[in-house]
Amino acid sequence: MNRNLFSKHISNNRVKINDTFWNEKIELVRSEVISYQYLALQDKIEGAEKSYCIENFIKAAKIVKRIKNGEEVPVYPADKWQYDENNSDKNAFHGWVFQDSDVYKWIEAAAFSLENHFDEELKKKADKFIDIICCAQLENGYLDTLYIINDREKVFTNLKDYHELYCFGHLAEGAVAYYNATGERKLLDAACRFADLICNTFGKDKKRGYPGHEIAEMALVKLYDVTGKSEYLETAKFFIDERGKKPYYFDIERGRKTVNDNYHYNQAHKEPRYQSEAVGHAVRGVYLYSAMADISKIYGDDELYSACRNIWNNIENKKLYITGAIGSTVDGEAFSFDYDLPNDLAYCETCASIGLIFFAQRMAETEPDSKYFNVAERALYNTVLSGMAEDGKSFFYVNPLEVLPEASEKDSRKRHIKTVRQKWFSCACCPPNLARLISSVGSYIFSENEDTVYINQFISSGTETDKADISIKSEYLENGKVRVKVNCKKSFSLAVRIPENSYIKSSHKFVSEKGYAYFDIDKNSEIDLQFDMGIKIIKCSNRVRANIGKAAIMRGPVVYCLEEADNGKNLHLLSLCKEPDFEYKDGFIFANGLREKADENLYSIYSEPQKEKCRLKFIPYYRWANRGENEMTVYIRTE
Ligand code: FUB
Ligand code: ZN
Repeated sequence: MNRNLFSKHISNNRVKINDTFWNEKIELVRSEVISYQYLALQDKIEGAEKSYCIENFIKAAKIVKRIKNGEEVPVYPADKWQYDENNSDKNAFHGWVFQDSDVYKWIEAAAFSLENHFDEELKKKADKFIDIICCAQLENGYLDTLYIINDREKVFTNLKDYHELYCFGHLAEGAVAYYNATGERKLLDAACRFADLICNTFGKDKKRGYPGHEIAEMALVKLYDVTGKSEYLETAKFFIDERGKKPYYFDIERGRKTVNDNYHYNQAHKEPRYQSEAVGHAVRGVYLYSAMADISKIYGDDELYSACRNIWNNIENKKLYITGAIGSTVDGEAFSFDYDLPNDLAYCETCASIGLIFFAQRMAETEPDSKYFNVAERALYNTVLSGMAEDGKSFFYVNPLEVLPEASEKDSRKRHIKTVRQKWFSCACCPPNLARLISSVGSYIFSENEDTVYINQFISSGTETDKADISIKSEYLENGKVRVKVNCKKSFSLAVRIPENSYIKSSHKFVSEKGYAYFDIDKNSEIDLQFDMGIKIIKCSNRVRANIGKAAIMRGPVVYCLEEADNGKNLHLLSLCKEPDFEYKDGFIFANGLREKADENLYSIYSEPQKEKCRLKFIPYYRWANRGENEMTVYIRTE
């Protein structure tokens, strides 16, 4: 690692977005998602599955009060993943074990949204939730409503499954974001009290556990960033160093040795610094890898960083969908083996692509190489955006690359593949994650170090640094033109990412290195950039069995797909002509194709298939399923 190349992103509160495309998404999240979830968290949406989230905090606050008054408090079992009125007492905890995280993610999204657009009403709503959350905190700092309501004696006894440290992580991330947005410390202080308890509980000469679902590691680093408290950093490092050591902590806490479960699911099969392949639950994985990148950078730990690199390369070269999705199997919501990237059975959780963006950003901040933000951009413009409907009112958890409605309905192996976005989910991890990512998209545009400002994404926006005030006017998605205006304060280097499958043209002199174009700036400048927005036919490695003889269409970072609404049923019978005569119009791509005649006989002696000409219409993948239920495919056969 070369410290001179380290950089740090310019956070959302220092970036003003001024982009038609992204402002619309950010506003949708603010006006639809955040306000819908505000009601959903309180179970105020008629006909929707109950969240219980705020109800749990209110129950916990009552328990805390009774404990303070020295009153007897009841005990209920804390032994399930999901609790409801049918399987537990009405006064007990309800919802998923990680239900608390929903409100923390909501607060984080609200915080970023307030940075983009201050809204007094939204702030009042967030403050109301913060008051409720803080009332639910035990005197010693502990804050997880499952155990506070059900059984105080059992805290930290099932780290593997029961998500206390995961909920803490989201609390801390929400608290840091809210503090950055408003300067108010109430939630931050609560998060720090819980963090102090965690730091006093876990460590070398203390409890040797680590989170079953990672995120606390990354969150502790964020808490360290705002408080400067080294204990937070040390505990984050401890969690990473301790993970996967033998004897396995998860065996110790369960009181028995693992037989079939070797903890790949939790990335705890071996110490992270010796891992080289992305395995297990995909969201957990990328949250861990993000923290590994953080810790390796802060401590200058080359060995840990080399593990990050190996894992990154494994994902990028063998486990990544063209759409920036990861986690190809429903079995454990997990990474599968190399090149196992089925289109119709894909899992591709929205949260996993969001976590991949976190990982990419941290890798880019350690070594500037365009490959990291190329992948982040893929994830952002494809899987993340496809996670939300165009009206912001429904969501995908799973993001397949091929859909046949009849299969989703009749084949239980494909039950997870929804053909229309859902209003909400009882396990509602993805929509609020998406809300916080889209609301903080400003954090992914610029990064800087002492002598360089990096432009990583081409979103119209502006920021002020000690080197220059920089604004980007981007027509990237329309025609590949980007203008960067620099009001120079001192000389520096401006590094512009050259997108994947593209060139960069500019009348200003630059040198390219690892996918960034470096411009020397010593005066006010206007730099016009032209990127390649030509339509590209993309081939997938022939190691991926699902895509043999097929191709996908991309324009810039956007992956396109075919939908039944434009191309009729049986999309698998379509193929792309050798000379497609592409036309790009109003955001759609038209191309020459052939439609194979459907066979009447199940088996017959082989003869050349009969095909008729047709004109194919491709739409951006992120726009699919906005016109009702229908077939969709990203890959098409080629002639
Ligand atoms: O376990 C918490 C969250 O729920 C995970 O990150 C998601 O994959 C979902 O399982
Ligand atoms: Zn999710």
